[in-house]
Amino acid sequence: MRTQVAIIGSGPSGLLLGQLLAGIGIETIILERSSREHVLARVRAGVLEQGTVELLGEVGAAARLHAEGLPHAGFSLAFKDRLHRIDLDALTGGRHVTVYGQTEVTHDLMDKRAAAGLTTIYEAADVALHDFDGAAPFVTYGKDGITHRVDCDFIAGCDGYHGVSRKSVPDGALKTFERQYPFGWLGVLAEVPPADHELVYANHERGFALCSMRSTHRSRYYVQCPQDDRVEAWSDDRFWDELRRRLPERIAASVTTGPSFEKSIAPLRSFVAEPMRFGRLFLVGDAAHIVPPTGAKGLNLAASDVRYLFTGLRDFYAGKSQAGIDAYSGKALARVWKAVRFSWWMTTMLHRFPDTGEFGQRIQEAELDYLVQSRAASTALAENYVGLPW
Ligand code: RFL
Ligand code: PHB
Repeated sequence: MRTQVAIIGSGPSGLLLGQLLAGIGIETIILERSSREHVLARVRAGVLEQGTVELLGEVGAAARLHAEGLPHAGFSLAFKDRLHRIDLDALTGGRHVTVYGQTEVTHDLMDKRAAAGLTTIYEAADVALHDFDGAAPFVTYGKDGITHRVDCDFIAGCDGYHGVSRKSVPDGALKTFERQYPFGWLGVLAEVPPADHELVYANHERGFALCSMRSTHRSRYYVQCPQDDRVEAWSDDRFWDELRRRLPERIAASVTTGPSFEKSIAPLRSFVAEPMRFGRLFLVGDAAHIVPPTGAKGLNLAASDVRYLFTGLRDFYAGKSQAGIDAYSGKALARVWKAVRFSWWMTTMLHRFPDTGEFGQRIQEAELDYLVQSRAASTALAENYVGLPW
């Protein structure tokens, strides 16, 4: 087989890149390790920046998002049993975020790709990347006991943190930066109305909590938990009880409980690999960087990477120049590091760290007090949350 751009991974990065390229007549094949159902069963992000929404609109995958997504013009910070609203709209000159699940984004993009008759190979085993330091790269994979080969001009590594693309780059060619946080997030989905009409991020002595949602009748909640905790140790009753203890009274009283239908623990880490290009291989999204979910930036960074790579490839195929693909890594990393900083800062301000004790708690409370009293500080938070310019 031959294609112009071989895309590894059918998460949001790979699917979005595929649709943008299809729009200008560039061929792609997506190779995905898992089944379609497995990809769609992963519950992850929920907050989309305006730039991400616009990009989904450009590829015609935003009809349901516009109909069902919830525009949020603010969110609340809770600490010391009080609630403070961050007015995104007023602080950023009318910008907002949209609450719409990553599962739905992926679903919409998959439907678009299928409707356009574009090739995705699910359950592609042992994907391997070859000769991407030269002019004629190719990818191999196994399917039904047979090894297949896809020749291409470029490879887009959109295969997430645990994927094969980044690991295929020769030792020493990438510099990596990493910070592990000494806790995780236990997340629960339940078919109950949200506690508040906007998101609530809570700093509490017992640990961080987040009230989020997927719709007006489906809630997504998280509580900070020990890194090595097991989901089985958390009955629904224990979860609801712990969540309510970490929220201000008014919000706790509005939590509607019900049976959870998804419960999982995610570790928190910051990670960046530099550069994001090696020869004809580009690393995109989580394959190149991870942020802790506190700033709601992961999926949005994946979208901005895709945008930068798409414009570079578009100019290359239009015969204009190679400048765009040469600039890809530098441009993407400049935005990535700002989101890494923001996500690290939000995480540091809102979570309980095992080694900082009561002193750490007071420092956090002072920072939060300052943040909600100072318009300058609130503005800095708001403009990062809605998304920095691309
Ligand atoms: P993905 O989504 O991980 O997709 C990668 C795809 O590649 C496939 N793959 C392979 N395919 C072929 N061969 C291999 N060897 C392969 N190895 C892997 C995988 O099966 C998969 O289908 O990466 P992508 O596309 O870069 O997208 C990144 C986002 O998924 C991620 O950044 C966000 O989910 C992060 N995130 C959030 N981001 C936000 O912007 N807003 C949020 O509110 C938000 N909340 C979150 C989050 C992530 C979370 N977790 C669980 C990590 C909340 C949580 C709890
Ligand atoms: C979510 O709804 O899953 C969500 C929302 C905001 C975050 C992280 C996750 O910061």
